[in-house]
Amino acid sequence: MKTSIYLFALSSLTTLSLFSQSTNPSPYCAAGYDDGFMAVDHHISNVSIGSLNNNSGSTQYTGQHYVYYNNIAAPTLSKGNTYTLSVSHDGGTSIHFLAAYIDFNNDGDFNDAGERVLQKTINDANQIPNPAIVSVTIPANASTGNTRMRVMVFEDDEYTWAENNTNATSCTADASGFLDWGETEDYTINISGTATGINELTHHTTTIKVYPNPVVNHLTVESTDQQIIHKLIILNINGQIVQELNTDTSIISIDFSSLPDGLYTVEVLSQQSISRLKISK
Ligand SMILES: [Ca+2]
Ligand SMILES: [Ca+2]
Repeated sequence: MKTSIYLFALSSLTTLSLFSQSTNPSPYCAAGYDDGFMAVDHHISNVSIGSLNNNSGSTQYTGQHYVYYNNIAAPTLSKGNTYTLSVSHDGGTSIHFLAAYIDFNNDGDFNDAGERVLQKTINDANQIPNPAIVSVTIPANASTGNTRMRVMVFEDDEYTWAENNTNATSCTADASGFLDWGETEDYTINISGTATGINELTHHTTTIKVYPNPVVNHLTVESTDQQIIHKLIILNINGQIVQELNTDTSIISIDFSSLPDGLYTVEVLSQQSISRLKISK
């Protein structure tokens, strides 16, 4: 009896260790922050691209605020196709950089041409957009198979670095300690050699429906080809986000009853497409 309990406990531990995320960035450079083990303002709350849609909470990962989510199924992204990468964060006004990288040539770094796929700096505007969204086209010459994606938000602690630098860094192991507030999340992505031939930006118009328009109290957003909708963002006529929802279904009802009458844009991010539709209330 004791032996079987021991074996059960051992197998549970083994299972946990196989499927828990890692704080080791190897073979990639370190991307933790020297704020050590205290909680700070800035964190990544959601990353989505293709079938990846990871909600990572409203605080940083513990420790040095670096995590490699190697236990999450890798999205398959096809060469030549374009995907929507969306990064949600805490929205703090003192975030100086938000950046994402994909190691397209799978050589263990994010330094090659075109590997920084998203960069937003405080110099772009007074505030980093939230979510920060970009279309990513997988290069035809990318290396096929699993590779790494890195997403970072960070603040220049001395408030000098950001003003003098236009390019974010994918590594934070800096002895000078400029980058001590932030969070980094790494993911595995799988690059497929077979293009599906579907270009998301032209694919969307007939597959996402919103109704009724004009809306009264509730708006229904539906993917007519049953694609999973990952995120909905409602913007008012001034481009301000008035509502944002993370979802995992193909039909959603949104409560509009508390929003004033006017024109709105509904931004719908699904597995294969990004759609922007105008509605009125
Ligand atoms: Ca996070
Ligand atoms: Ca590389």
